[in-house]
Amino acid sequence: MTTKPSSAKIKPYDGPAGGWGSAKSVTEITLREHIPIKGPSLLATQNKPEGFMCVSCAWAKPAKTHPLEFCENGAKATAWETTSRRADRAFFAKHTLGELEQWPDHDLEEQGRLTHPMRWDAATDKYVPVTWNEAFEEIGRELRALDPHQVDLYTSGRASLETSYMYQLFARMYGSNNLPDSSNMCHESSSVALPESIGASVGTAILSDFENTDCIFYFGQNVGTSSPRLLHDLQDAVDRGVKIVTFNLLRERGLERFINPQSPSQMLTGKETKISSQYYQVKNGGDIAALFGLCKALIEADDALMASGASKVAGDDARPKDPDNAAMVAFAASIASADKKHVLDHDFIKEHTTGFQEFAQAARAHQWSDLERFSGLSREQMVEAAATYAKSDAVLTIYGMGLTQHLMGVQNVHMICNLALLRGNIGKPGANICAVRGHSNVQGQRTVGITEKPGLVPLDKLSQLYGFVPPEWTGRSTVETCEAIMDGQSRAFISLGGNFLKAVPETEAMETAWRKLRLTVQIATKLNRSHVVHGEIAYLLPCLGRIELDEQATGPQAVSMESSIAHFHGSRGKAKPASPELLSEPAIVAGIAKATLGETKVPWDAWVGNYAEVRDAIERTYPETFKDFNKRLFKPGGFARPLPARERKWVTQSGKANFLTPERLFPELSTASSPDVLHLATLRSNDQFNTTIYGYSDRFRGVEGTRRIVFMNKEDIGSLGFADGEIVDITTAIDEDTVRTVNGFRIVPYHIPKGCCGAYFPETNPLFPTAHHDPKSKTPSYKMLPVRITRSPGA
Ligand SMILES: Nc1nc2c(c(=O)[nH]1)N[C@H]1C(S)=C(S)[C@@H](COP(=O)(O)OP(=O)(O)OC[C@H]3O[C@@H](n4cnc5c(=O)[nH]c(N)nc54)[C@H](O)[C@@H]3O)O[C@H]1N2
Ligand SMILES: Nc1nc2c(c(=O)[nH]1)N[C@H]1C(S)=C(S)[C@@H](COP(=O)(O)OP(=O)(O)OC[C@H]3O[C@@H](n4cnc5c(=O)[nH]c(N)nc54)[C@H](O)[C@@H]3O)O[C@H]1N2
Ligand SMILES: [Mo]
Repeated sequence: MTTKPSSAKIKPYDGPAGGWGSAKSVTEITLREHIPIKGPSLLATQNKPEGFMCVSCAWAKPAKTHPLEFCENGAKATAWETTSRRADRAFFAKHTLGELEQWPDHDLEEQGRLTHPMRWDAATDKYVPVTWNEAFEEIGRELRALDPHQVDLYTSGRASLETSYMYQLFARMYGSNNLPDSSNMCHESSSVALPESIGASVGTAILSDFENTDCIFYFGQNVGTSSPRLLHDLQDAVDRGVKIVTFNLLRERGLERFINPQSPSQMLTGKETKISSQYYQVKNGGDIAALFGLCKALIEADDALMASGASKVAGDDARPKDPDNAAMVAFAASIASADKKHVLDHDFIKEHTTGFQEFAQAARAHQWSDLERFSGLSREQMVEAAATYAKSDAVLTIYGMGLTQHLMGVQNVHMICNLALLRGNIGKPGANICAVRGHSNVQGQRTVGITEKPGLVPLDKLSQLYGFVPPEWTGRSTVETCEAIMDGQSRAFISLGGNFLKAVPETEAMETAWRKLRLTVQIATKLNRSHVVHGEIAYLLPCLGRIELDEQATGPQAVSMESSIAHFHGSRGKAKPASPELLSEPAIVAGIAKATLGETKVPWDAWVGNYAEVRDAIERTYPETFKDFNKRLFKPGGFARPLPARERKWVTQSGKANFLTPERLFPELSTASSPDVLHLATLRSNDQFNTTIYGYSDRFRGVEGTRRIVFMNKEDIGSLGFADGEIVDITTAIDEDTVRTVNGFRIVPYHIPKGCCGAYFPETNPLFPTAHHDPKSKTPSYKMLPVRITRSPGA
């Protein structure tokens, strides 16, 4: 069941990001979710100290707030959670799961909030009501009967620090490190690469960097849709004269122009802010080549300047003395900082880094023709971008999924660091690295122990505090869990939020295997496909959302999360719970833990009665990171997590920041010389939050009424023999022993480089083999998959 292409409207969008389109979209969803009165008053406390933290993205919450500190998509997320619609007893009495399997994702979630705990009944093929105790007892019994190696405990990035800490503790006391999480599909490439390069596991940027920077380099992140509040920081920077240099596969409206919908004067006058001053449409997977191009230009300019005698660096013999390129000398002279006569920051490189010579040699050795071919950019464009970079004293580098979800995702992030290190653009005001995170607490979950890697967790502390021996084996990440489910090694799946079956690769084979699981337990707010397709014994356990009042034994509770800039914030729900039968996430985790583990040293009930005690436990486990946690919970602007790299202290093996040189410019692909193969990037529309499909409108890209579209370059459409609007199938062009196809996609001509195409996630997830991931981080290569496009039979 998909929206028919006949109801679709494709028309280029001329407006800016934000503006009246944004205001209209917020009104529409508040009305549709039947919350015209409750909505606006709740929204006034969104992202404010003592208010609730948005359930949409993880962007920073400033200390000095605007009157309304939310964006279009944050408002949509609030409306979606506080809807007055209910998937209640009557709904589940009416529909079998076989029937619900035929429903599209949008329609499942659109039924509204889940109201009561349920167990699948084989005789009727329906979810039937159970008591919470019955649920916990049976889940505990089943888990005790299984080997902990056979159980996977997934977390989607929304659960609070308190819930996440309890959940990982439960998993480890049960005996499992199988803690895959949504981060494994998202910023895992950052979690692997940043510690290797700069000794920090997260980005180093803070909000004041936006006030101090004089140039922003912006890679592979769709700000207008994925983190619209960040547009305010970009807009303020542009107003100060800051240049924004963007590298993106597509021309994304939010990176082009913006009208702040909360500024009456901008709304009335229609005055737009031009966001990017330079915009480079790089091919997907082409960032390593593009970044090498920038670094090569900088390094060779520096070489040229030095060879021309304008400056000297002691002991630097690796430099070519006679560059054949007079243009480079002129270029170098034009960008060398007036006092130093260098393009690179040699003092910083010498004092703070290792690996420069090897990296510089690799950059010099790459041929411009290769860099141009893989990046899709011209030499002139790369040199032009390098010049802007070199003329700036403090460069902030921002990036997202366009870099991490790649076969070479880890190396993409290494290259971001390499570029920054060339001119000391880390750890000084205005110069840092900003990894824009997705889910609202995905970064924080890792901070409190949600990880399959036991080495990242203070196991000795857990052992000492709770008197047990934590497992030391490495658990399964998301793609490894998929493999374990498909080969039968995994027998039970517990899900703390999320929609695993839809978000992962290889979704068709996964569904078949998922049905063979002994046990599936889903803790969720709304119905989705991972609940409808289920194991032999299946529970659907509804929880409170973050926006709702969470009343426990000691009164209303607060929870906390970590933003993209590594600040911790308290959050207090205010809305009336969707149903009196809901439990909070901490209560559900504690219920399952007690039923599974029996007597332990953990005061589960006291924790559920008072979350401040969980925060004390977190502080005892991580004393430096969470010093005075409860006292600082509602500090305006949040309280900062200590990050040594921000102060140029490098917690790496070498004790320095490391230049790390990618061994190749582009992944090795068996289809490299197949002219009919395009590289597919999977995208989010402006009307979805991951697998949650709010509606069928991607306003900024001019797509209305359908999600089954494929964006293609006009020339590719012609040369492959297709026409605008034609209906096609998309087939994976690697590992062709298994046929992976999705059908009925409408061709939309788009501003996208030749050889590339784009389509929405999760509709295209059946195309991704689980093995198609970065080997080091295991992040699926969702931004580049070789595919073939063919005419749909009968279309
Ligand atoms: N409204 C809304 N907000 C969200 C989400 C949502 O689904 N909806 N999801 C949340 C989550 S979990 C996450 S992780 C973030 C995701 O937010 P983003 O990091 O913005 O990820 P995507 O939306 O997938 O888009 C990635 C961008 O990279 C570009 N791109 C694709 N391939 C390449 C490439 O190879 N190189 C370069 N340079 N660019 C490329 C695409 O054109 C696109 O603009 O957003 C979070 N916020
Ligand atoms: N092809 C492709 N695949 C991708 C991506 C891509 O770019 N391309 N992106 C990847 C990324 S970055 C991510 S993060 C993953 C996302 O993967 P997930 O995090 O697993 O998926 P979501 O769609 O965010 O989960 C939505 C569900 O969460 C539940 N939920 C919502 N709020 C709450 C709550 O407060 N508590 C609980 N317990 N449940 C709640 C609801 O039931 C809802 O249906 O997808 C990944 N998959
Ligand atoms: Mo994500």
